[in-house]
Amino acid sequence: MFRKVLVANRGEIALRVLNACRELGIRTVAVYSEADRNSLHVRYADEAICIGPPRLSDSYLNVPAVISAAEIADVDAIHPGYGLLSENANFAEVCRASNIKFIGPPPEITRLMGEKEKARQAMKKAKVPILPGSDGIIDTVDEAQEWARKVGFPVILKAKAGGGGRGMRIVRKAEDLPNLFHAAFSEAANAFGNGELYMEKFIENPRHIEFQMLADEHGNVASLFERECSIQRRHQKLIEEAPSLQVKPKLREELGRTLCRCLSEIGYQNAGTVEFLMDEDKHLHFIEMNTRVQVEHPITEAITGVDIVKAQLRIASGERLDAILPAKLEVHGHAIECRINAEHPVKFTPSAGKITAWNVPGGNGVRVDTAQYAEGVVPPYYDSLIAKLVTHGCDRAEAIAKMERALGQFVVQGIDTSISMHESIMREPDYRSGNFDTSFMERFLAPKKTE
Ligand code: MV4
Repeated sequence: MFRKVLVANRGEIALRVLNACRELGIRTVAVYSEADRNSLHVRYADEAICIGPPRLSDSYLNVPAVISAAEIADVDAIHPGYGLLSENANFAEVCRASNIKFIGPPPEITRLMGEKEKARQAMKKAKVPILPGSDGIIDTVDEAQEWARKVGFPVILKAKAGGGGRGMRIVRKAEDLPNLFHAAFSEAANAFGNGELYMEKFIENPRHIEFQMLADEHGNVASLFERECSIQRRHQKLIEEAPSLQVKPKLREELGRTLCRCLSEIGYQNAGTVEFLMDEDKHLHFIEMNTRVQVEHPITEAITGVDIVKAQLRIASGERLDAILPAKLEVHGHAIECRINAEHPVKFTPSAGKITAWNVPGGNGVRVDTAQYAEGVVPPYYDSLIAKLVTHGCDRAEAIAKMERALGQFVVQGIDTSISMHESIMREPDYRSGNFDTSFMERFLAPKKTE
């Protein structure tokens, strides 16, 4: 096992990784920006190194600063958490060149999955179901028209370098294609420095379902089942749950097995998440793969009993999956995560400032991952997630009841939070019945009609 690990992140995920290291007997190094001097990750780590001014590009995203800290502290490995440098193949390459283990897949795999069209072809080759669409990059409008005729409208143009919905255009009829092709291309070229596009059949109001995978460095792969992530707004997830009500045991098992074989063939390593869209016939179609630990990993931990971050550390130190996982993985009960953001519950405007009152719920089946505390400050420079409230019940109804109870006990004063929004979602009949897809929030936020 590693002797010393640097955590290249902040907030709740930095604490999550520091705690896992502590429990495994690994020494820890935190890095922090000038805005995070008083942050808990600085206090929880054995050592802490300031890596620059508040702005992300000057600190947490500054590769030379992070690598220098790792060399000065003489660490064996770096855990990137999520976001920031976690899916940066160049960073993983610099780690390799500096003889520091990057806790995640090798840079070649991160690069493959970052090129969405290549990832799509790799999945197709391994018999993972993908949507009808283009074989590779589309260079011209004429070529796009040809594929669209073949696939049938509506289609969606996506950026090869895409993510977060940028460089995407839905095309409903042939005459709209030229304008939308050029719009998607220039948006992608501006956002990613690469405008290349591919095409897929467009699925109207899909559900977003993802599979949590773990792969060791000896070719063994396991599926930790799926999460339902359809409650989102503008590509920001708000509520996730595991398992999905829509995925029946047979589909869970068969797709899980297919994904294990696929990731083994590709040579995948460490934790990863394979994203799917579910159509109205409840068929799942691959869209992309994330090569990091995800924000919502705790719901999978709740239903499987597997500590995913410890598994990441143990895999990266060379351990085999059969030594890390129970003999048989099973779904135990139901878990829900509400992301508590420092933002207005209706307008979604970010809210920074000092937390003047703070009470965190607890008790059986309630987990709160947070780096905030009473009298602490939410700086304006970073993402708005301040806590993850996770409940685990014997079934979905119990998980919801615990969530309603815990949300009612969660007190945050001094800044706006999304707690009250979550309370009203929990009361929605369509949420309670599980009758929702990715369009749920649009309907939830639309002005309410009165009879
Ligand atoms: C799609 C789609 C419908 N059909 N692809 C949005 C972000 C990117 N990761 C993939 N996205 C979508 N791809 C096809 N062929 C609809 C979306 C989409 C979406 C996907 C997951 C969760 C929320 C979403 C919200 C709007 C659109």
